[in-house]
Amino acid sequence: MLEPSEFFSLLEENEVEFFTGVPDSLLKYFCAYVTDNVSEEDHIIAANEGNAIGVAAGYNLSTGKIPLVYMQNSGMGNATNPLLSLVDEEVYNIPVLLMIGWRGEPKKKDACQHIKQGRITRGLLDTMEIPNYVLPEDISEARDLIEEIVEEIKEDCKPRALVVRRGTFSEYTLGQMNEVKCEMSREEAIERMIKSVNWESEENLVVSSTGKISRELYEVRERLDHGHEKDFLMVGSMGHASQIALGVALKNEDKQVICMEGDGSLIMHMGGLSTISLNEAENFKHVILNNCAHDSVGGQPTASPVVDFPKIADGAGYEKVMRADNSVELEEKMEELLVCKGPALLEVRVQKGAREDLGRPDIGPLDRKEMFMDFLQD
Ligand SMILES: Cc1ncc(C[n+]2csc(CCOP(=O)(O)OP(=O)(O)O)c2C)c(N)n1
Repeated sequence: MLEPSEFFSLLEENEVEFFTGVPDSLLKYFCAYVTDNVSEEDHIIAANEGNAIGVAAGYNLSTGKIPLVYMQNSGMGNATNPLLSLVDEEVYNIPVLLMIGWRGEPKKKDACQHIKQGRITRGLLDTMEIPNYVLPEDISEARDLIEEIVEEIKEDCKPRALVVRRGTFSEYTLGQMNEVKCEMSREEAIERMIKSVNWESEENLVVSSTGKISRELYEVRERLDHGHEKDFLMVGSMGHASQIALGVALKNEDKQVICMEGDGSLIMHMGGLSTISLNEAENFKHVILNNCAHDSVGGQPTASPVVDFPKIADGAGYEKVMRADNSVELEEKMEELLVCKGPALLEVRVQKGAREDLGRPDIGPLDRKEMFMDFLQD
């Protein structure tokens, strides 16, 4: 295994000193080390992976040095456009060292949304003509590889990618940042919201975003002995929850659609807010579970402490915006949310972290889709 500190020193020795990206669970110990040990000017947690390539390009234009961009392989789609139309050798030929968490590596067990992405990860990089290497777990082999590819990048300015297997890095615990203490956990907030809705009426649906939000919603439904047919749980496709919910809302005007989304997910593609109000989705109710973190993949910070989500939604044209800081406010605001004319947004402040024994849905995505479609089309 590689120790995050040792690998970090190796990068420093090769003058790779600037880091940007979107956190990933396989890279979480390395990302945590970078978060704790690199100044804020030299470590930018980006809104999405394409943005990270942009930030990296700006760094290189200003310093001539090689930036490192980290991401989960799910983020390669977001990064493809700037990789091919900005930093590519046939455009601006800007050097970047990519570090990609290899979820769904062939022959290793992983969740369904990672299987195909894992199978084609290296093929996609090959198709993009980006030389790619599996990061060795042995520090001296890693040293040889980094020295070699940094030399190559310096010569031809072409991006290179390190593909990182599960278990490559040894544990490193993220230090306590100036965390805001909140009364409710995310799971408690989800449970309170679900309990505040009248599910007998057949008028309400939920679309929930990628990561532990969907897993917790599933468990809350189990605990309350509800069915799962009124929920569309996202497993991949981070950042697109609100648009899935919009598509559903526009075609189901007799129902209201509650989109439960994480702050990292909303920030990833925040432009979608304007599409929601432009389309006057009156039955669209947006709940942001804000823990100021990418909690599902290691708890690295998001930009949320400087973002006023209600103000942004207001500026994008939402009809009503609200915030709840505790369980009493959540109950009051949920009541308002359910009766008001949308699109409406409620930001709910929640604590970072989840239960150790949080499970995963035991109904697969195809069956869940079928249940949801049957409910909508009945
Ligand atoms: C495009 C893409 N990039 C990165 C990931 C990895 N990922 C999964 S969940 C998650 C964090 C989500 O954070 P947030 O929406 O704030 O919800 P939280 O986990 O904090 O509840 C990330 C980065 C992904 N699935 N897809």
